[in-house]
Amino acid sequence: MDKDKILENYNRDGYVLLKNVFSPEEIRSIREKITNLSSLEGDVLSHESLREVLLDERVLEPLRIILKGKLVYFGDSCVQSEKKEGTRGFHRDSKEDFEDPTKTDYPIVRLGIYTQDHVQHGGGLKVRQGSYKREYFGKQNISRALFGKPYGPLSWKALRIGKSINLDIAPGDLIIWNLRTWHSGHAVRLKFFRRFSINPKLEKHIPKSFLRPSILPRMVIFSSFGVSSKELDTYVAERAKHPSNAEFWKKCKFDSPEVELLCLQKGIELKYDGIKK
Ligand SMILES: O=C(O)CCC(=O)C(=O)O
Repeated sequence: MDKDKILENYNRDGYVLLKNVFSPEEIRSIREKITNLSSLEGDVLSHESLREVLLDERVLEPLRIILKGKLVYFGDSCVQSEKKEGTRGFHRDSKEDFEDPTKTDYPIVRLGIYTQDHVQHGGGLKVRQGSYKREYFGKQNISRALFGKPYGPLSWKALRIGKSINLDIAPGDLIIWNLRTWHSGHAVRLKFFRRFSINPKLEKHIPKSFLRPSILPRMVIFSSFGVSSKELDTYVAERAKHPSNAEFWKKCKFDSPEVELLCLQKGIELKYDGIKK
C-alpha cells in the first residue's frame, strides 16, 4: 500500500490493515520462535529472537507515515501465545484522554502481527470504523458531562460510534490502529455470514456449533509506538501507576545496550519512564 493510501485509510477509519507484509515462510519462523521462547514475559524487544520482527522496516515505515515523527518505543508491547479464548469487550486504550477527538489527534498507535488466519477463522480483531474521531459515552465522559465539563455540548453524534467490523486478518498482515479506536480481540466468526460482526458482550453466548473454529495456539505480537508528546507522557505515567503494569515493566530489558544500539540505528527513541530501573 502506498503512503497516500495508508494515510487515507488510517485517517478515515482510525486503523489500517496492511496485507502480506510478512511471507508465509517468515510467519512460520515467527511462530517457531514464539514456541521456542522459554518465557513470554517482558516486552517484545526483550526477546532477542523477535527484535528483528518488530524493528523490521516493513513495520516501522508505515508507523512513521502515520505518526509523522520520530518514533518513540516505551516497552508497551508483548508476545502472546494463547491456548484458549481470551476476554472480549469493546474498549479504547487512550489514557486520561479528555480532548475532543473530533478536533485533536492522539499520537499513539498499536500494532498487531497475528500469525494465524482470521479471515475464515475466529479469534481475530474487531474494530469500530472511524470511532477514534467520535465523542463517546464511556464512563469518563458521562461523569464529565454530569459533574464536570464535557468537551462541547454532548450530542446525538456521540451515539454513532462507528460500524463494527470483523477484520479480515490473514497471517503475514500488519494491523495498526489508533489508541482511541474502539476494538475487541478474540472476535468470533459465524459459520454462515462470516462477515457479520456480533457485539463482543454477546459473542460468548453464541453456541459453538454456529461458529467457525479459532486456530490455537493464537500467537500475536502487539506493540505500541508514539511520538514525543504530552499525551505519551500521560499515557506512560498512567500505565505505570497500575501494579500489574509495573510488574510487567520490571521484566522488560529494552534498556540493554544491544537494544539501544538497534533503536539508535533505526531512529527510534526509547522512553524508560515506565520501567524506571
Ligand atoms: O487480543 C486482541 O486481539 C486485542 C488485544 C488488544 O485489545 C490490545 O492489544 O490492545
